[in-house]
Amino acid sequence: MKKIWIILTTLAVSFIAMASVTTVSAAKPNYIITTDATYPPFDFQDSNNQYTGIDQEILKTIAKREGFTYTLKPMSFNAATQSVTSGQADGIIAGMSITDERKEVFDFGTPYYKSGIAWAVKKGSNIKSLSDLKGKTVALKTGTAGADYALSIQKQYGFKVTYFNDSDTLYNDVVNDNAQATFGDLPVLQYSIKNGTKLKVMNANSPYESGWYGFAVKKGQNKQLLASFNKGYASIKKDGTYDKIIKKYLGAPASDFTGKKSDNNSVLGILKANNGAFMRGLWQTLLLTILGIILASIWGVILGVMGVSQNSALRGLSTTLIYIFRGLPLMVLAFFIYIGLPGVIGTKIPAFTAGLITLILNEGAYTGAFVRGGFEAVDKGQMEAARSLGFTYNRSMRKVIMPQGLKIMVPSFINQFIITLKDTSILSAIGILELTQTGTLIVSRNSQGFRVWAIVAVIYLVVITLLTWLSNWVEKRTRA
Ligand code: ASN
Repeated sequence: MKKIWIILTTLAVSFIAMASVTTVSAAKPNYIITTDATYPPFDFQDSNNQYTGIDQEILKTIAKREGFTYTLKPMSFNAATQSVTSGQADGIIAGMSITDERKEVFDFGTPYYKSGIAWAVKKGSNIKSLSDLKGKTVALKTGTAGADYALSIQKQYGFKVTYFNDSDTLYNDVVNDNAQATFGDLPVLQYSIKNGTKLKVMNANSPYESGWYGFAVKKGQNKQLLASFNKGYASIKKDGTYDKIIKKYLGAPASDFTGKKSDNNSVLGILKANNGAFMRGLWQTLLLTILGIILASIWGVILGVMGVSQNSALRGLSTTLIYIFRGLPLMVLAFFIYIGLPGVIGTKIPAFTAGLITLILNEGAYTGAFVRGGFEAVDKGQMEAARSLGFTYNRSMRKVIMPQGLKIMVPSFINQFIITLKDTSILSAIGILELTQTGTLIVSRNSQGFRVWAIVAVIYLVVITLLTWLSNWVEKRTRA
């Protein structure tokens, strides 16, 4: 048993060392810029899984000219704006409309692209006007200007709404007849339609709330970054680079950037084209899982031991911590740590670290609960026997109760390990590019939802199988 703990602790230390390499590089003194993970033609991935699009090319060119560097953090638009307001990111470029409401919390750079809100239905739909939406479902993207507009007219037209985090899923919801219409940015809808999405824009000539996109920083902060952006923007506008960028993306089909659809349509083709991305996603998933398992187990055992302590304050503390962190949904906890805490403590928390802390607190609480239960399940007579032999309480715990209790808990540990692996997928919400987020990005590029998600599912199953084998092997060793 002791040996296993030594192995686990050594593993934890070495993985933390490895993870800190990741965090150190993310914490370089450059700007952290966040973006919408999937917003073609402004922000999307090309066939080499590199970020590209009008926004990205503008940003890259300006950074080069103005001599600043940045780390890009793609995530859902909603999480991206919150990352900036909480101080986790320095700036955002994400086809973000400049609105009066947003001006209260953001400072915008020079407006760089004219846009407006359009509504669209499935091609061939018999919906002709907004009045036909009565009782129908409208798919919206969380936290966007398009969603705000739709909500402002919802009562008048009597439709229901449903929310998604990325545009691609949203459009597919309409194409698949789950929703009957959507509201979003005209240029993005038109680009998607031009590239094969079976939707029809209803107000192409008269978009609502027409306005501009802007690069943004948190109000009153990162003045230098904003000034550099504006200066660089003026220069790319003046020498024609801006026009070239716009022409490059609007003048060519998406497949010029994302790869020809026919190249990718077999499972092998998808695997080959995205081999590197899948491997990087898998590595993040594994790193989070292994560190999460080890650290949550250690924390869980501590909570469990506290839970059977003779000291009532310690018992109370253990019960409270288990109550809180087992009770909070993992995603809420992740957002609380990643988006909520930095604003209060005043420092950035890298997404990976926030994700890992989330796992430790949540999985650790579950572990604490079954560890406490395991110790309590050891026959009371065992403690009495040890004490009557003259052992102190602590010694009886360590020598008699714990070894028996831990054995009872082994199946629960294995179960918890598997849950931890699966829970890492929820952390994609805070922008960690693990396996699930990798899948989302690939699907948004090649529209091969069935095959990509099947590949991702198989990868998870393979890892879960390996993890179960490893756990069973450890279980056998502990029995010996
Ligand atoms: N255009 C959206 C907005 O400004 C942003 C987006 O979906 N990327 O709300």
